[in-house]
Amino acid sequence: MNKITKEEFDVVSEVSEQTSRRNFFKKTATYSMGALAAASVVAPVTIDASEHIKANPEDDPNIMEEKPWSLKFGAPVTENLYGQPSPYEHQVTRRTTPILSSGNYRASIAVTPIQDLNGIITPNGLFFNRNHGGTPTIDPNQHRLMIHGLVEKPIVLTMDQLKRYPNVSRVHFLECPANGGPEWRGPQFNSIQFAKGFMSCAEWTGVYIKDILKDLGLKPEAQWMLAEGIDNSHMGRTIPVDKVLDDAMIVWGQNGEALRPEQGYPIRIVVPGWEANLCVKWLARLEFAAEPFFAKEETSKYTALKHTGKAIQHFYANEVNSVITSPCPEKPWTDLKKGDMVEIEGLAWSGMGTISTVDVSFDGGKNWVEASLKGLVLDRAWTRFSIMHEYTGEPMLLSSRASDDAGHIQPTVKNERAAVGIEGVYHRNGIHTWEIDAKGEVTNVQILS
Ligand SMILES: Nc1nc2c(c(=O)[nH]1)N[C@H]1C(S)=C(S)[C@@H](COP(=O)(O)O)O[C@H]1N2
Ligand SMILES: [Mo]
Repeated sequence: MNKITKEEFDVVSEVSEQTSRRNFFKKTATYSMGALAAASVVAPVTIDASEHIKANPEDDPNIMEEKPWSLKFGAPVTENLYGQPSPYEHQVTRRTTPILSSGNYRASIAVTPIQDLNGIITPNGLFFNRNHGGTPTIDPNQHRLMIHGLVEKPIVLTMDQLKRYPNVSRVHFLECPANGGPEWRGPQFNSIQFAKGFMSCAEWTGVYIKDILKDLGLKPEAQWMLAEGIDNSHMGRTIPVDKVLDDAMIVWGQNGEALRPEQGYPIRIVVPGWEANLCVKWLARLEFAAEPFFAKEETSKYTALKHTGKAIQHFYANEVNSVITSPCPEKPWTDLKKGDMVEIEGLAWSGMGTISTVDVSFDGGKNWVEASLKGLVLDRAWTRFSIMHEYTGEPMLLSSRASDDAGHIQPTVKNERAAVGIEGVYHRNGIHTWEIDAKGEVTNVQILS
């Protein structure tokens, strides 16, 4: 697999002075760990504030001086009627690279800056984006949803008619099954954004498909549902009817506003916890049938070739997974001094349930300490974890390992390879590790035992 070059990265990304100083694509490494070593230390959770306290406010002119922004009027409200982030946050963007894209960026991936997010919600402008034929601009007044096949009463709905169904709002992550996929043979990107950013988490508003089906009369032979988009790729996937009748939704709302064009405006499906590829955007058609449709995206793609030469097909749920978001290559510990208290944070998620625990290892997986789960802990949603740590200045191998309430736990990379093979890019959830050197620089590594 190609490694991205620094030049390619710079061409396609507006990287800030701050981020471009670091080389995201420097050497990465794989490790083989030996026998068990000494236990790691559970850090205390308080911070000594005394070193931040200044004896005299005049020591810091920033608290004493009037600034230009307090001496003149600010911008009128009319200048920014649809709000934008502060210009000082301009480096927080999705990013892309030629190796994740067609030549013209239409069959393309733009990854979420998970290192810069707070909490569990991805702002709409930063939501991960994967398109197979570009982003269409659809006039909702001309858009229709047809539901047909093995139903008693097929229908065609306008968007206004669809929105008359009772709506629900649910927080769920969407993860491309290829998230982390470029790492299948070893670390490829020295960047959390590129290594793990094929995912985002939003509050979705729409209608359960089962609620619409109550009126339509699903025939008993109906075992599969094709969902098809009206974008240039006409992407189609088939979903087992049991899942459709459980919790699949047609959504038009994303974090309180209409879906963004990139996310499928005016409507897409959300199949909670299952691979985002099933969450067909620009949705135009649902067709019920007795057999799967074997669409392109479930035959040539989104299958996993095993050592035996056979491929796994129709595997849908995203496995339990986690990654430490701070520190990471984009957020190193280079400013820390020995003895500083620092919060290690990360995201955990599972397409099979709710996150129940996350453990952190400081020695590459020999010993584990339980982290705390922060804020909302929701079913098939991103879950934030954290652990306070007293920085020692010693090099370390920092890993996280999540488990969910359905009884799954993240495997080692070795066990992951045994489960899904080594040839495929899909459904990789092996324990992820950052190497931190004595300077506090962070490198993407893999531990193979
Ligand atoms: N119609 C249509 N639906 C689609 C796609 C597409 O190209 N066309 N891409 C799929 C893939 S591979 C993924 S991972 C998700 C990405 O959703 P997002 O762009 O909202 O993150 O949408 C899926 N739905
Ligand atoms: Mo995808």
